[in-house]
Amino acid sequence: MRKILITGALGQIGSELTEEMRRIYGSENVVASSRRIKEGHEKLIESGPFEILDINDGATLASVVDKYKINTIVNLAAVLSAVGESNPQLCWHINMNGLYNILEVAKEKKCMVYTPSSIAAFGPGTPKDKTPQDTIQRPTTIYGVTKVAGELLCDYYFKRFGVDTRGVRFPGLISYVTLPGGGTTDYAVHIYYEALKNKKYTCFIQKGTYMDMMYMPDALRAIIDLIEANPDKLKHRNAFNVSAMSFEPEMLAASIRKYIPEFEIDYDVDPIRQGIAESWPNSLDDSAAREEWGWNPKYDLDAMTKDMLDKLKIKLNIQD
Ligand code: AKB
Repeated sequence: MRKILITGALGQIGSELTEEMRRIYGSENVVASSRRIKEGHEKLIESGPFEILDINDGATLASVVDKYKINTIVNLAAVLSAVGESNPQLCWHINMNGLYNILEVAKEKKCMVYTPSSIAAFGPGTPKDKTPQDTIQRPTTIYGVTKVAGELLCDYYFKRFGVDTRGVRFPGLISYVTLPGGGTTDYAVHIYYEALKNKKYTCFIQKGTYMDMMYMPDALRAIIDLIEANPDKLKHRNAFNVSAMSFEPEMLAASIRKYIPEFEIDYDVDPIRQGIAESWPNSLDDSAAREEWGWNPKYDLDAMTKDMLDKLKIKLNIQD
């Protein structure tokens, strides 16, 4: 029986993963945790066990693992790329020192650890198109540095101490439930809100800039399917390339126009986030994930756009 602890549970991925895991494994078996209470998450906090937990506080982490007899930790507490560039020390502190605490507790208490990596684990020297699973990883952002170091640390704990560590390299994630916090790919979420509210969006990423993206329901499956994957089949662990779609802002705008024909996009490019985006791959080769644990995304760009607009209309109370 899985007893799961989710850190960063009130974030973009965590808020939806907590609900999905509670549905699958039972509410009492999924402990949500966050450094602080955030407004708008009352339902999640009340729908099962919840703890205030900072992953940089190893003692509290260990006591929460003991209290609930946790055997699986899903570590979603992280500082993303754009915020990382504005505060590199904080990014290292949370992404690396926090992960180290989690791995130490997991080693002692025999837990599986799932930690996402990112397309940010690649850099300008990496092949840009259909980026291979195993290739050059020399990122130029602090976020990317923590992601490569995190991958290596998780592999080390697996090989050296037998901790069952697993992860995927997430692309930009698009969802309608919780906004992402401080990433480079966030434009691909904001654009849907603005399309519905104002029929216009000013994009901080330049047209023609391709990045890999994924709709949240596929991302949740990527986490749960890899956690449940047969370990004997895994040749890789930290971390698998996963891909669902690759697009640039004009393609996203064209997809939105299929449902909102008057929609307009213009550009006011942020040099920091543009520089980050240009250092990342255009698209990933995810054949290892497909072969080793059956990864198979369901949403392409248009299917995602339709669902995003339908769901956001309800959320924002917008009538046709
Ligand atoms: C970001 O933009 O920082 C994240 C990521 C790709 O890891 N969405």
